[in-house]
Amino acid sequence: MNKYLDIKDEVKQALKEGKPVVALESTIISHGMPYPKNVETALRVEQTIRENGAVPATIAIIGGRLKVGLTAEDLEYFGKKGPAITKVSRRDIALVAARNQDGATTVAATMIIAAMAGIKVFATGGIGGVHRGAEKTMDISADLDEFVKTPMIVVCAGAKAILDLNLTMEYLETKGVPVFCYKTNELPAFYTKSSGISAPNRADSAQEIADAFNAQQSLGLGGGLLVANPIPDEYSMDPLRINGAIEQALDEMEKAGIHGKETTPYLLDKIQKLTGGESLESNIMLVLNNAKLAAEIASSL
Ligand code: PSU
Ligand code: MN
Repeated sequence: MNKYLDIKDEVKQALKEGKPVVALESTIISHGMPYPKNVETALRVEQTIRENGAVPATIAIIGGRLKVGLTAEDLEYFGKKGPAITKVSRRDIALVAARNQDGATTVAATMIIAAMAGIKVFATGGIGGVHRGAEKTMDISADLDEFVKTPMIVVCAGAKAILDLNLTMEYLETKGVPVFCYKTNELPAFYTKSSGISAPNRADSAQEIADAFNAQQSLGLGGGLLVANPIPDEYSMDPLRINGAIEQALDEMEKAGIHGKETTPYLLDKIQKLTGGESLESNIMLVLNNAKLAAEIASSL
C-alpha cells in the first residue's frame, strides 16, 4: 500500500470483505458550504450512505497523510477552518503530502485517493467543468480530465450553470467519458432538474450503471464514469431566480478580478449569499439524493 495512505479501519474492513463503500470529497465541506451547515451535511451524507447499506469514506489530506475515512472531529475541523484549508486538486496532492500539510480534496483529487484505496464509487454535489468564457481563459476544471485517468463512478447532480454546460458535455465527449443521466433524458443542471441539453445516455437503475462500469473496466478502457442524478422535484429551484443569481455572481467575479482556483469557491459563495437559504437547502438535498444512489450503485457492483 502507498506509504502516504491512511485508510480508516471500518473502511479497510469493508473493502477487504468486498462490502460496498462510497467515497466523499472534502472541498464541498471547506469551500462549498458555510459552517456549520457544511459539517451537519457531511454527517448526514455519511448517515444516508449507511442507511442505504454502504460504508462512507470521506477523503481529505491531514498533516500530509491521505486520509480515507474521517472521524467526526476531522469533519468539524475541516468545516470550521473552511476556505483557509488549501484546496487540493491533482496538481497539489504531492506538494501538500511532502510538506505535511492539510488539504481539502476536489472531485479530481478525491477520485485519485479513493482509487488508491480500491474504492469504485464516489458521491458529490456538482463537478467542475468548462467555465463560461473558457475560449479566452482556458479555465477547464481538472475534474474532467481525471475521468480519463481514474476508474471511478462519480455521482453528481450535473454541474452548476456557473459553467458552460454545452462545452462541458463536448469536452467529456472528446475525452471519451461515459455520462449517464439517471431516469431522465436531459442533463440535470444542479439546482434545476433540466438544462435543455440532451442526455448522452439514460440509465433507469443502479444495476445498469454498475454493469456499464464493469464492462468499461473489463474491456480495458479504464477511466471513470459520470452519473448525473437530477435534484428531486420538490427541491428543484425556479430557473429564473437561480440563473439571475448566477449571472450577478459572474458579473461581480469579473469586477473583482478573480481567476484560477479561486473562481469556483468565489462563485459558490456569492450564489449562496444572493439566494439566501434556499439554494443551500437545495444543495444539501441533492447531495443526500446522490449519496443514496451512489450507495445503491456500490451495492450493485
Ligand atoms: N461545484 C459545486 N460545488 C463544489 C465544487 C464544485 O457545485 O463544492 C467543488 C468540487 O470540489 C469540485 C471543485 O471538484 O469545486 C472544482 O473546482 P475547480 O473548478 O477549481 O476545478
Ligand atoms: Mn479552474
